[in-house]
Amino acid sequence: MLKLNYQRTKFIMSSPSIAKLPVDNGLEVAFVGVSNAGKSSLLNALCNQKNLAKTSSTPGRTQLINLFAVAPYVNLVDLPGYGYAAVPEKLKIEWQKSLGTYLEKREYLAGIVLLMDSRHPLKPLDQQMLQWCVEFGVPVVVVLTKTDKLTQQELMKQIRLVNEALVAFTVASEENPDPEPIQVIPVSAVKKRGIDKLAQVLDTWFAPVTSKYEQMGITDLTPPDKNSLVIETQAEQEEDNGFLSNALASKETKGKTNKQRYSPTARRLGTSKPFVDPKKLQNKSKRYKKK
Ligand SMILES: Nc1nc2c(ncn2[C@@H]2O[C@H](COP(=O)(O)OP(=O)(O)OP(=O)(O)O)[C@@H](O)[C@H]2O)c(=O)[nH]1
Ligand SMILES: [Mg+2]
Repeated sequence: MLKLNYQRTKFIMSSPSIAKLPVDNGLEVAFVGVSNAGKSSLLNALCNQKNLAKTSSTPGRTQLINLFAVAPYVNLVDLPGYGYAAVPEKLKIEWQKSLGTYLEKREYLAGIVLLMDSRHPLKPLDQQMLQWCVEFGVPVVVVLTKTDKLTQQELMKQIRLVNEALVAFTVASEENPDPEPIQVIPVSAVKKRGIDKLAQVLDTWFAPVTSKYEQMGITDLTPPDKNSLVIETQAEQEEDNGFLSNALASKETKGKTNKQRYSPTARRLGTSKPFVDPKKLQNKSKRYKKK
């Protein structure tokens, strides 16, 4: 499996809403969690860059959805945290709804990194996120953050507690009779603990694209430059003519929900679809228009 170099990650764009995120521009893994859980800090630690994602001790710092590219067609998304007390109730509810829609409908969502402060895990909205991931067949990993604030003993206790609670979310179904338990990764952005483990999970999720690069002998995985990327949003995309939609999904899957599109097992194993079509990949330069 190809190990991606997360240190090369570049900022691509900010989007005010999920609907305005570009489509057809790559597989993506989203960082979600309550406000102040440490999403932006972990992203920075993973990418070994101080200010890639803005962090703050004031909760609710990330108001926009920030998109980053690790390699061509390999993206990370930093989502605004939920549950921030100062946000008006109406906006909170709207944001929760759009998160649900994102998990259900986002076509190339490869996985969710669900962050919880290791001292306060499994808030009601975290459980809602887990529920959605299970329901819509989106792979998810639970990351317990700020572990440097706990003693080893306290941390062990929290991990046990979370693992026990996660059993309820590991539901066997007809298409997935023997589901794997949801993985829990303790991390500290400050002490740079657990980062490699997280990178390993992300590498697995991005494998549908990176294994194709390997097969095709493509070694230059420089992420696209934000100034040269043609951003197409949902609203603008009329035809199914992009690299990824051709590469990762067949036409029949268009407009279907994630659950309908991939079975959880297939998604996790990365065997859901015939992946990248080499001809299309060669055409990918079309998508990176020179200014
Ligand atoms: N001790 C410690 N503090 C951390 C760690 N990670 C983040 N923090 C602190 O927690 C606060 C929030 O971190 P952010 O990364 O901005 O959290 P966020 O989840 O992106 O927050 P929002 O964007 O508001 O949703 C900051 O003060 C960070 O310095 C960690 O591993 N250890
Ligand atoms: Mg943030």
